[in-house]
Amino acid sequence: MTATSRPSPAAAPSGDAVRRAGKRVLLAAPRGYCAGVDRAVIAVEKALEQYGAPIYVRHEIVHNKYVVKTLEKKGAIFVDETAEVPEGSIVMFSAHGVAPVVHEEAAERRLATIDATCPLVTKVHKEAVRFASEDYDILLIGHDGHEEVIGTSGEAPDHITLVDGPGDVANVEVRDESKVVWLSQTTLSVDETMETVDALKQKFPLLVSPPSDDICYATQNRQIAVKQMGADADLVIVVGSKNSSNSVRLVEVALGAGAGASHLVDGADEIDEAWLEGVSTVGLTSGASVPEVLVEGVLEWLSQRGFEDVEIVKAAEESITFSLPKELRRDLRAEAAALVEK
Ligand code: 0O3
Ligand code: SF4
Repeated sequence: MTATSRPSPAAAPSGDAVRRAGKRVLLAAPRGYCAGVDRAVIAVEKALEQYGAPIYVRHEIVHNKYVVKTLEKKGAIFVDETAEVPEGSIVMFSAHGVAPVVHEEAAERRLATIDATCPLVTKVHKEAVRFASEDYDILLIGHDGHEEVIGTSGEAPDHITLVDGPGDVANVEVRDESKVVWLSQTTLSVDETMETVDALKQKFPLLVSPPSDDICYATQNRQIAVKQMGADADLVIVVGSKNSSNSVRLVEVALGAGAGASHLVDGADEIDEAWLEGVSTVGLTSGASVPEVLVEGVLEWLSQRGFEDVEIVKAAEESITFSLPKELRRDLRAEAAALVEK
């Protein structure tokens, strides 16, 4: 990419003046919030309304800077460890899930907990517990150090070995090759995971697969949409934070699908004008933790530079929703009942 001499965003002319034939945006659908993120963010907001500030949240509730800042302004306090939460307070666990030891630590500190772990992450935890109870060696495909992997591994630390991509397979050792299963993080690249699984199967032909997909519906759908637009796009902009695994994967998938270039941005203010040089088709999507307002900001930024035609690239319909964490539902029900009695 070369440096640009184009006008700065503030000075950019808008509308017909800059509209050039052939400039278009391919907008991925689905994109942005998945059911687990929506639930987790609403859970923090409802908890703030129900119990008042502050509500402590262990780890970023979802990996998005804007979401975290917005909730902080409303009274949420984000901490890295339960030990930082004052005794007797309320702490919420993030959508990525926690290891059982974290629940124990919270109980020791007499914390009231609200667990916003996505039900689809919990499903993987339960699979890990079940296979460990049957004494399987569990090969967990995922990214080393990622919060979700730490949580899932904590369910059965003596049975789980992390496999961080196909390059890790050569080093994997198991106790009994006839009793091995693979599980995965929910937000991985589908294609890279299948590469890892194929390599594992070469090594362990009796490898058992999870009972259902661990890579969740939302991760899969967002990747399918980006694949559909990738070859037609000179540039794919992915809105998402740098620590958002599923958002980072969308950049990789776009490049793998043939996009001329792809960049991850937290919002329109991070887009480099130089990226548009020679570009007539821009693909646009967002990670599962990204509010739509940030995508709207990027669409506005692009429209000011002549990219006014927006075509939707639809890969799937999504209608799944999850009910709020049970602790919140219980208290909201109790409050509603008290109001009825009055
Ligand atoms: O797991 P990832 O880094 O992609 O997390 P995000 O960005 O917060 O997205 C939501 C996914 C999640 C909570 C775990 O599946
Ligand atoms: Fe749940 Fe999937 Fe969203 Fe993760 S990306 S929070 S597993 S729905």
